[in-house]
Amino acid sequence: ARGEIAPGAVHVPDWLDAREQRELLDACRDWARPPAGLRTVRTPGGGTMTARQVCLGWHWYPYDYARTVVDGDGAPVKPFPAWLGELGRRAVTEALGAEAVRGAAYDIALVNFYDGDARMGMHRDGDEKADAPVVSLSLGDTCVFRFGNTATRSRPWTDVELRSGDLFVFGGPSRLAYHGVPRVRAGTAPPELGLSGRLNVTLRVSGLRS
Ligand code: MD5
Ligand code: FE
Repeated sequence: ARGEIAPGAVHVPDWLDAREQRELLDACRDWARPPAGLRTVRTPGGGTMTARQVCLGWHWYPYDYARTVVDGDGAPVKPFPAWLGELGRRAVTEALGAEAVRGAAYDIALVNFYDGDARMGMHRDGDEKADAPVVSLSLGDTCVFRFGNTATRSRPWTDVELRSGDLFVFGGPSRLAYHGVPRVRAGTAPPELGLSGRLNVTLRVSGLRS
């Protein structure tokens, strides 16, 4: 059941079946290994994000992109695999239709690892130089995802529970909406997946020169 939360913001529960979730989780575990593996993101103000992150294709450091890990081991970022780009294009086509995916060549993945205490504050994703939809895939524990508005980081917002296997696509007027993850429901992951915590894979088009 596809649910449009706002124009261009579409939630597709249970989009990945159990086998696809397992395969994506296995890939995430590989990407998390050094070099250029899982890291703690340091913000310019001296803080640290509670969700830890791995990047593919381009390294995101608040608030820009680079080809090497700027705030970690300095290694070149792992490549963005072609199969992940195809998954992203299929996700956008199914959520928003074929017009929405035209010209969108996905080349960045940001993978966020949340333990039970991790959060993500309200923010907008404006560092990409392309307006292609952002694709979000969730694995493991259920979270409360807060979808806000484009004007302010405060209300009005809509809270949506994202579960393991869910797809969310943010396109059109929702591409630059404020959003965040105010809580993770620890221990709610499907037991057969073998993941404690939550994992979110976002696929993006950088709009940057190769
Ligand atoms: C997460 N990640 O659950 C979310 C899912 C991030 C991030 O927010 O920046 O890594 S992606 C949610 C998203 C992305 C782009 C636009 C919008 C939401 N939006 O317009 O609401 O770890
Ligand atoms: Fe975001």
